[in-house]
Parts: sequence; structure tokens; C-alpha cells
Amino acid sequence: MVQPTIIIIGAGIVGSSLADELTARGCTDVTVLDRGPLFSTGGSTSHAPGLVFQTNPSKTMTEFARYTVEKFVGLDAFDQVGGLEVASTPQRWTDLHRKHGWAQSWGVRGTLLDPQQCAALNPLLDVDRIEGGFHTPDDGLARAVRAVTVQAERAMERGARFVGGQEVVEIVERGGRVAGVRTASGEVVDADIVVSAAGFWGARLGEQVGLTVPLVPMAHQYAKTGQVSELRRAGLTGTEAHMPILRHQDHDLYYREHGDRLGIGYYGHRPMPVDMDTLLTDTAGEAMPSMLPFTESDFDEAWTQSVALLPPLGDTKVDEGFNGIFSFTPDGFSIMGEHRELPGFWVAEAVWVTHSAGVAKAMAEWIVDGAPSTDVHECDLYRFEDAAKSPDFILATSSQAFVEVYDIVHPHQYRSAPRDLRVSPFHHRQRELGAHFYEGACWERPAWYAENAVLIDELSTDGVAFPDRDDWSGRYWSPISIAEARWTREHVALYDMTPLTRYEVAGDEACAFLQRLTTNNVDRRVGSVSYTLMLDDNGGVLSDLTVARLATDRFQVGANGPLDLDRMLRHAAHADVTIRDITGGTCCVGVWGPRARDLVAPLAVADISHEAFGYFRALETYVGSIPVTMLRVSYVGELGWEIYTTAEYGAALWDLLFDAGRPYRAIAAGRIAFNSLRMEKGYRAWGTDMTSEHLPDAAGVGFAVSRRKGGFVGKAALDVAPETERTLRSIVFDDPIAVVLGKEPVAIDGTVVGYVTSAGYSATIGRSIAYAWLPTATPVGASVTVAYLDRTYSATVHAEPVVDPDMTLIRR
Ligand code: FAD
Ligand code: THG
Repeated sequence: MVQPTIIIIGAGIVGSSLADELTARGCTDVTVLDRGPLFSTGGSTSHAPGLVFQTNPSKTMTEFARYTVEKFVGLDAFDQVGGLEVASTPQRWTDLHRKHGWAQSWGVRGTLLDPQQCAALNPLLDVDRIEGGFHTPDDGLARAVRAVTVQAERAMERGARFVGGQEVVEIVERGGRVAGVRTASGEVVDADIVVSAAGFWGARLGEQVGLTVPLVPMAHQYAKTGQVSELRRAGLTGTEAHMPILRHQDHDLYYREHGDRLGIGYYGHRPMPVDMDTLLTDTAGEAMPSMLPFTESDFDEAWTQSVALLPPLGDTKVDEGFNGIFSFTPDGFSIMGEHRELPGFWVAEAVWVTHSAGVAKAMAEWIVDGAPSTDVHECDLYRFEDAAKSPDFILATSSQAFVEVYDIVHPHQYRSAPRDLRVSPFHHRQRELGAHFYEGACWERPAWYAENAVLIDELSTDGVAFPDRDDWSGRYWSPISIAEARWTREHVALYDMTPLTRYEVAGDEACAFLQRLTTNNVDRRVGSVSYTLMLDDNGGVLSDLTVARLATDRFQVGANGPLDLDRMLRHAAHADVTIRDITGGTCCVGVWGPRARDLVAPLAVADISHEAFGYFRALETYVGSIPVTMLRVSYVGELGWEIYTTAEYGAALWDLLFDAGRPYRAIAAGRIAFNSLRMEKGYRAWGTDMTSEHLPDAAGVGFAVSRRKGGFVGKAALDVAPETERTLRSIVFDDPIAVVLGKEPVAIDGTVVGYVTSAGYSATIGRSIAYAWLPTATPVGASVTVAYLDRTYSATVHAEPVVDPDMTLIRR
């Protein structure tokens, strides 16, 4: 498609930014339709107060925000008054240190201030109420409607059209592709590509074409005070602001100036999901369908807390307010991507003003170049598990996301509801062993087992250390995990691998399909397992997979989640291959440790000696009477197998292995031990340690790219890729007490040069290990420092892997 005809539904901040980004890339046949009048359309953008705080735990969201600020500053649509977040509790003050760390990691300027310094920036503050603040001078206020207008004007100069008063009522399909839209007036407008940038209306539009867009329109309170005498003295009028935008997150509040009045936004009220049917009926014909009447009583606490923090407000009162609607999603991230079943239909929704231009740029790259240059997996339309696409789940989790918007959320905190949706066949046994469950991808997963507490004493006697943790890193954690990890290296342990996403890829063209889609040579003899990567068109790592060839035309693919299925299905469209998600119908126990062979051999029908069943081999066989697929693969880096069977045999398999393990003192071990062991072994976790922003070599997985095989997706980009400036490295902390949790900034000689991705305490060496993206030239042995909350730890760049570099443990 040389010059596609593109329709964008929605002329809010997202639609307008996208028109600008597309036309800037030479796609000038762009029409933007909006049901409302231009450019105050009545959508969320029309009345957004426009606060932009860039710093976010997500690197991607921070980069989206940074791009938005830079762009809007250039368009004279941004007041760079700075941002100030204050802490009124010790917990928040500690958390602001964590936030300062993210800012450093992602390259946002910011400083921690004492109360007096905060008051110097905002004289309304009661210094006695606060412990300190975090000041970010580059944050500020987007003039959202101006940003819409100037971007639209620029796009129109390049040939785009913007039409108001045009409601899209139908997405037109032809030949399995999008073909255009039908408007309320009955007119059909043809297009090769239709992008839904319809804000909170987007779920409705998606539904029409069989697409679940998991967002919930929610009302959020915004109020303005009357004149504040302190502000009047400053001589501001209209919408002017001079103080930094302010957040008081301990009470779910934020503030901006509107001349001599103060605007107050509140997230502390009950979640107010909006029913679209009712809304559309009630607001038919109204100019501002996204504004609902202010519910005063929901704001009482907001006002009390505001006057407490900002005493000069005592002279005034709430003058006006409204409950404004915008989108919330189950995980707080935006929703971006192309409908797989209706090519040409794209969505960019649940996007804050804060991230709008960054999201639009990534969308334009995706549409025009085939892949965005920023890692968007957190925002990908296809990231959701099946259960997570149910209306109940979407409503419950999005409401929770509203409640938590300003909460201090621990990186290992997991959903408290819905729970017990997906459980492995071993679940009852795990309960009996005192599993401490957490939720991931809707699965119940053991983090550790209370039953293993007894091992702590025994291992302590043998000299194993169990260092105490600080309150923060000690949450969602137990020293039992150290015992489980150590036990795995010394004896043998059973790990529930059921939640590992797996697919059966079969058919005459299955092999050719996987050869084309992934980087390693998978066309090897039956019984081979290959570690291989999926890349995007830029050569960035989209996933790492294990591919087991179980028959000439049948493969079992071990994957990282729903995005991998999406990727495969898109590429399978024209191939003679069937792809089946077998995760739910099967289960898996990982049996790993030096005694793994002793445990399994007596039960196995096959010869599982090293000579007969080598490393990275697969076999369909029996364990006892249970039909199994065994893969000699170990993410924990130990001798052993992943043993798969279908669900009905699961409980029997677990019991059989567990009983056979008694003489070898086999234990069940949990996810924290699992993670620490894989870090010792140098194995990367996709999505955390490496993403599409990284080339295989830089991420340390270049060995999974075959130099000899033919073409595969991403090869052309790899062939011309320059040396990367940063590589993923292992660092080992010097102090045995040091623990970090991920995303902390890493400095050399006092200058931040990179950031931590994941971390774990190594029971083998008695120190924490972390991965960090560091300048490529950093030598092994280099000293670095890592800022963790309000302290700094020293660490040393280590050769990889830290444990078992010679592969003697795993290949025996
Ligand atoms: P919208 O601006 O809603 O645009 C979507 C457009 O699509 C609308 O113009 C609508 O008319 C049009 N449309 C929908 N359906 C159709 C159809 N079928 N046919 C044709 N056109 C259609 N974000 C921040 O970053 N900072 C803040 O401080 C902030 N404060 C907020 C305060 C309030 C009270 C509210 C309500 C929101 C706030 N937000 C803030 C969120 C932000 O406003 C939104 O996330 C953002 O504006 C969404 O932009 P959008 O372009 O996706 O949606
Ligand atoms: N098991 C299976 N599939 C998986 C995972 C798994 N797919 C997703 C994810 N985990 C993939 N990650 C890895 C990372 C490393 C290894 C396996 C899966 C691994 N690497 C060997 C190494 O680096 O030494 C590869 C050696 C080789 O290529 O021969 O084992 O846990 N089924």
C-alpha cells in the first residue's frame, strides 16, 4: 500500500496527534471524523485540566510522556511550570525516593526537596503537614485543546481533512479487511485503514467488529475553587498558572492554578463506572457528553484534606465542579494495536493527554513501518488472557485501577480479585503444603511453601545465610524462598510450570513457518529442542521461545504469553499450519536438581541417562502409567526435565513424583526461588530484561540467532544493525544485605548510566544479583552504585552466568 487512505475516528488529543504523526511520515490521505464540533468536541480532551507528570514506573509510559512534553513545548501548547508531589506520610516520602529513582532511570529531571523548599515553590502549602516533595521542573500543563488544534492545523497543511459533526455508526468490511466507515448521515467513506481514537467510546466501536477493547468509562471529579486571595495577589488571570502542578497522593488529590482560582482533581471517591447505554441516551444532543453533574458529597473529604494541606483555601469554597469521564483499563495501560481478524482496523484508546503524542508517534510508526520503535507490549491490544476479556473481569479490575491510581503499589503486589480463576491440577496438593499463592496471568502460582520453613533451620546450621530484609523489599517475600533455591541446587525440587504458555504448532508447513518466524534453526531431527527468538521488523526481541520438535510436522512451543499467540496467528494466516493453545488442557512439573535423575529414572519407561536423553532433547514417553512429554530444559539451570501431561493426569503425576522424591528429600518450590535461580544462570525474562527495544546481541541472546539458516523476520534489520550502546549485564551486590526490586538507576562514578531490570537474591553465592542495561564498554569488575529508596548500594559487574558458567551442573 503506497499511500493508504486512512480514517481516524475521533478528533481528541489522540486522533489529532495521530493525524499529525501520520502526515509527517508522508501518509497524507488522512480524514479525521468526530461526532462533536471541532476542536472542542465534547470528548475527554475538551475539559482535561492537562496536568502532565512524566515519571511513571513504566519506561515506555515515561517516554511517551517525555515525547508529548517536548512536542507540545515546541507547539506552544505547554506551560512548563514544573511538577511537585508532596508526601504527608513517611511511607509516601520513601515512595517519592522510589519515584526519583524511576525518573533517574528513564531520564527525567527531578529533585527531592525538604518541606521548606516545597513551600518556596508553592506558598499555599502547610510545611508542617509534609515530609518532603519531589520536584520535576520539566513537567507542567498541556493546553490540550490548543494542542489538538495546532496539530490538526499542521496535519491539514499536509493534506489531512478534519470533519466535525460526523458520527461513525458502522465499520465497513470487505473481503476480510476494513473498507471504510458509515456515518450517521448514511454516507460511506472508503478507507484502507481505520483507526479508532474514540476515547471512552472505543469499547463500543470495537464491539461492533467483534473486538474486545477492555476499557471502562469512569467518572472522575474535578472542581474549581472561588478566588483564592493568595493567588489574586500573584496577579494571574484566566487559565494562567505559575506554580508547579501539585499532587497530594496520600489523599488522592491533584491541583493546578486557573488564574486566581485553584482546580482540584480527586481520585479518592468511589469508582463511578459509566454505563454507556444510559450515557448515550441521557446526553444525546448535548455539547459535553463526557461531563456529568458534580456529586458534591463525594467531594467532602477532598475539600477537607485540601484545606488541611493548603490552609489559604479556608477563605474560599468549591465554586463549580463536574464528574468528567475518561477511560480506565484493567492494568492502567493504554490500548494500542490492529484487530487481527479485521486487518486495517486499529485502536489507540485509554490514552491520557500526558502520553498522547508519544502514543500517536508509536502508532504511526506501527502503521507505516510495521513496528513501533518504542516497546509497546504493556499497551498491546492482545496482551490480555481470555478470562481477562470478560465483562466482569474488565469492570472489577478497571475499578481497582481507579482506586489504586495514586496508591503506593509494590512491584510484587498482585491482584486480590478476581482470584482462583486458573489453577493447576496440583493446586490442592500445593495448598496442603502451605503454598503462598500470588496471581499472574490469572493463574494461582505458589511463591513459596510454608511447609519448607523447616529447611531454614537445617540450612542455617550448614552455614547458609538468611539475611533480613527492609520492610519494603520484605513484602510479598519469605526467607523460605532462599531455602527452596538452595535446596534445588543441593537436592531436587518440583516446580509447577503449568502457567507457562504453550502452543502446539502442526501441519505440513509448520517447520517452514517456525523457521521463517523465529531466529534459530528449528529444522532439526525429531526430539530436538531449540531456543529461539521472535523479532520484529527492526530486529527487536518480541519473545524468546523453546521449540520442541515432537514429530516431523508437530512442534510444542514454550512461550511468554498471549502476545506470542497473536504474533504466530498473524503470520500463520496463509500457511498450512494449525496453532493450538494447549496451556489450559495440559500441565507441567519441572523436576530439577542434582538428584532429579535419581528421582525420575525409576519411574521412566525410557532410558533417561545423559547419553540416551541429552540436554535440550524432548521425548514423548511414560512416567509410571502417565503419558508425558519430557523436555530436558531447565530455566533454573539444573539437571532435570519439564514433564508435561494432559490435565486429567496432573494430580497423579504430582503424587507419583512427590512420593518417588521422598528418599531424595524432594520439595515443592515456588516462584521466587525459581526467579533467583534463573538469574544465577544468566537467563533473561522477556518483557522485563529484554523487549522489542533490544537487539539479540545486546540482550545477550545473540546465540539464539542462526547465522547459517535462510531468511527470517527481522534478519534484514540485524544484518545492518550497528553496535548497540548499551548491553544487558549481570551485577552482583557487594553487601549481602542489599536487595533491589527492579527499575532502580545504576550509576558509575556518580553518573546514572543505566537501570536495573530484574533482581533476585542468590542463595548460591549469598548476594543479590540483578540485570542492568549498561554502556556496552563497561568491563567485568567495574564498580557501580544502585539507588534503592533512600539508600545507595554498591555492586560489581560480573561475568555471566554467575553460577555454572561451564554448564557442568546442567549437562551431567
Ligand atoms: P477524547 O478526547 O474523548 O476524544 C475522542 C473523540 O472521539 C471525541 O471527540 C468523540 O466525540 C469522538 N468520537 C467518539 N465516538 C465517535 C464516533 N462513533 N464517531 C465519531 N467520533 C466519535 N489526562 C491527563 O493526562 N492529565 C490530566 O490532568 C487529566 N485530567 C483529566 C480530568 C478529567 C476531569 C477528565 C475527564 C480526564 C482527564 N484526563 C487527564 C484524561 C484525558 O482527558 C483523556 O485520557 C484524554 O483526553 C483522552 O483523549 P482521546 O483523544 O483518547 O479521547
Ligand atoms: N521452558 C520452556 N519454554 C519457555 C521457557 C521455559 N519459553 C519461554 C521462556 N521460558 C524462554 N526462556 C528461556 C530462557 C533460557 C532457556 C530456556 C528458556 C535455556 N537456555 C539455554 C542456555 O542459554 O544455556 C539454551 C541452550 C541452547 O540453546 O542449547 O535453557 O522455561 N519450555
